[in-house]
Amino acid sequence: SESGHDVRTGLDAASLSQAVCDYLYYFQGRHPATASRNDFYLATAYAVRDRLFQRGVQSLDALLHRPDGRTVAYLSAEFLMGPQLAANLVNLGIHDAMREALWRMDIRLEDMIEHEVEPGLGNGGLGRLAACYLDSLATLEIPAIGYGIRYEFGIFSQQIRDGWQVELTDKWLHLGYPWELARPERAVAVRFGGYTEPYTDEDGRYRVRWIPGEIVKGVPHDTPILGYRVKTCNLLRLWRAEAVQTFDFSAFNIGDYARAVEEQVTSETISKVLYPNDASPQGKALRLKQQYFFVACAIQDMLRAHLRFGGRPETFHKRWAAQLNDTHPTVAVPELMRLLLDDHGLEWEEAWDVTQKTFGYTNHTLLPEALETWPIDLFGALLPRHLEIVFEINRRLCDGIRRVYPGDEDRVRRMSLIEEQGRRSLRMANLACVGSHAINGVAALHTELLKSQVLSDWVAMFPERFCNVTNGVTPRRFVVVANPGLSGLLDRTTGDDWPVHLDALRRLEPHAEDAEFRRRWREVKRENKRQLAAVIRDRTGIAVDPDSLFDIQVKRIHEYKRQHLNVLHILTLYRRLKQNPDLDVVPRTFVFGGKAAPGYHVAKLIIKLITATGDLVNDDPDVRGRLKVVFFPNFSVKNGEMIYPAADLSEQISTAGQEASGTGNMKFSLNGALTIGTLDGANIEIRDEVGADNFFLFGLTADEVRSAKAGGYHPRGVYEQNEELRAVVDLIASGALAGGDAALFRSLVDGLLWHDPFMVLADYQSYVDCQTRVAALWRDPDAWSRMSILNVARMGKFSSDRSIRDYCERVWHVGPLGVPTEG
Ligand code: 26W
Repeated sequence: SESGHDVRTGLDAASLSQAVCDYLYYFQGRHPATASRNDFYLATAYAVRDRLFQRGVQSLDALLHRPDGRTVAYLSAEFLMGPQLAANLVNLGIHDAMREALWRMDIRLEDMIEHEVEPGLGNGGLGRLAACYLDSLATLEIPAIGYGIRYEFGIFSQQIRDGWQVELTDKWLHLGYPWELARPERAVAVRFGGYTEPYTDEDGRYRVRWIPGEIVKGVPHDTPILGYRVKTCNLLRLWRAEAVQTFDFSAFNIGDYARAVEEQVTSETISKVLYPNDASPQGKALRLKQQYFFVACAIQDMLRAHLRFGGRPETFHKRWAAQLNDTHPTVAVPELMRLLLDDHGLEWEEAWDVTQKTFGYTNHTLLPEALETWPIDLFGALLPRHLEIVFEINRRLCDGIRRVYPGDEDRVRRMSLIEEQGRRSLRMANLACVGSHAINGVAALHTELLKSQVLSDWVAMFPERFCNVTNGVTPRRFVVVANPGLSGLLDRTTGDDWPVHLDALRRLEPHAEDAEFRRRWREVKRENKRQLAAVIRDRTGIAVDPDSLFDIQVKRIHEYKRQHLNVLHILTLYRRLKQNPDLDVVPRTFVFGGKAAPGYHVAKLIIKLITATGDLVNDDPDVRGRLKVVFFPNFSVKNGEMIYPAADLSEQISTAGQEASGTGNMKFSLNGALTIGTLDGANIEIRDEVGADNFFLFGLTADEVRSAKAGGYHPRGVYEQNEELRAVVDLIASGALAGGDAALFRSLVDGLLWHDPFMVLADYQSYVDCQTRVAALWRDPDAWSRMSILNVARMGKFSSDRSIRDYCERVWHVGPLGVPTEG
């Protein structure tokens, strides 16, 4: 360009400013004077993307020049990436330069960041974990590629109307998504349906061919994933389904326009929308189609790369380590077998060895309703060849079980890939276990429960396959990007290497005793709370006091996560105030956020309960502003980045034994919130790290929950014997929160009184008592700050970098690949 700046690669403000300007003119056809905010946003994003692609090309080049070594393929039906602009600027190290560059054009970087629409291609924990892991893989310079689905519509956007959740279609692509590049030339074909037939090949060998009934095209869309302050730039490759032949002219010629585009419509439905269910799968053919679609695209892509660079089919596992993010991509096991057997002519034993060495399986939940199964008839109609292969895998598996456990037919029945009761179905967790060399849970307790309960038969037979990898989160997005105030203070206090060596935060510990430091610590939190209060006011109309205790629970709405236990506590405080308006209670702001699966009625009723509690409490003169209850609509990664840094208290109150890990618990604690929580998931390890004195523990243990249930738990008895609990439950049942409609919450109340599978009533008193201890500590700001500082100082273990190192060592057997400085 005329000024001589390096418009594609330069990292200084002048080059960046020129780059944004060039994009405005020559790519969007806009003059800066007339350009819209979206024009500027797109131009800024493209300028950043150039710098990512430059590093992406160099990373690929480094990979191609390496004679051996494995690349990680992270197979996941969900990637919840969050906004890209700020995170990429931080990883590139040009946040300040870009702010300056835009400022020269009278544009505020903050406005650009605020303008960005995030791709919500995930439901919650599992999808966000995949995104954190991509960030860490790149930061640790591990060659990796994330494979998934480019849903046209991601997780619905949530509005609250009259206190109820309303779902709106998530049109994240409508203003253009600048971070990806479509690669139509790399499209692959995916087959469905039809039938198989045996034949004899030239060598006289028995072979099988699959004659499909339908073919769909998968078009890859690539998003570059740059590590933090390193040259490594990996790839997220998401597949979009397209019709092979988009227009049927024979139909069109006779005037049947609808039929002419029919094939296109049905093919493209595959990647149309993310299923918004967290935990309970609906055995829908379209979901199985989605799963096979992206897995078939991914494995073809991997195999093509492998063969292209001189690999042989039988050495596939030496170049690729593929991770199954829960069972959703498990059809990859028979798919790789099919390619090796049918297309490449390997013998069964050799193909099976390659397949097992390729895959690792991560389990993310113990909820029985979440264990995926597919009716055999449905599976066979869609994937007839895969069903044959599954049957053969199962025959060999069952033979093996009988050899080790002669006569134990009950064990064979339990471990079989096929559930024979009722509608015969394929158990995906069993398929994942038999097809993988490594199986892991996502927190210590979760792995133990997997081993002792859900997968105990598998541990008995294949003990060496099991390991634990405790989840982690990326401190780049969740501290550097989300909490610049805290980041600055950490940089000045401990040095600036903590984003990549999170253990370095230990250096904070001595400062917990420094009164001046504690004051600065509180100032940072107070400013974050002020900002969140402004957003809350803007989005809900509710005025909250930044000096009150911000008590926050954000996560998917689910009975096992017990948002309603939190509500019982709020109503307990409310009743105490009604009885004695002069009572000295700590002023609190309760914030909730999270989506309910659209078909999960109880979860939607819990949202209504929260908003109704807000309506009751927020303007009651007896409360005098001391309790505020806010439902923050449309919780997302973007909203999370505002919420976590403003929390004083993190609610991690699931029934012990139910939450596999939780990752929000880590995001809160890393941002200086104290946790009130049960001994569940990673809470246990967080408490071990930060110290029992710095964690508010309550509730039954997983063992106690189990024995309470075995001994016959009677929630009604708990209710009858606890006066305050009874009054609060009666308040809900009375209709006082529902304009006098006693029917509204009846199902919820009856569920608690007569069943209470998640032990809400059993844990009520312990929770309320624990909240009393929280309030007492809050009255001593120095003690609170000391604990908050120690929490942050001791969170090093929960960096996703540590998790990824664990996977590299225990599961993938891969190491870093440095990218040469100049490409
Ligand atoms: C539709 C079926 C289905 C089944 C399971 C959809 C989604 C799931 C996921 C396994 C649910 C999920 O996100 N699990 C969460 O995974 C996180 C990352 O490991 C953990 O931190 C959470 O505890 C776990 O609930």
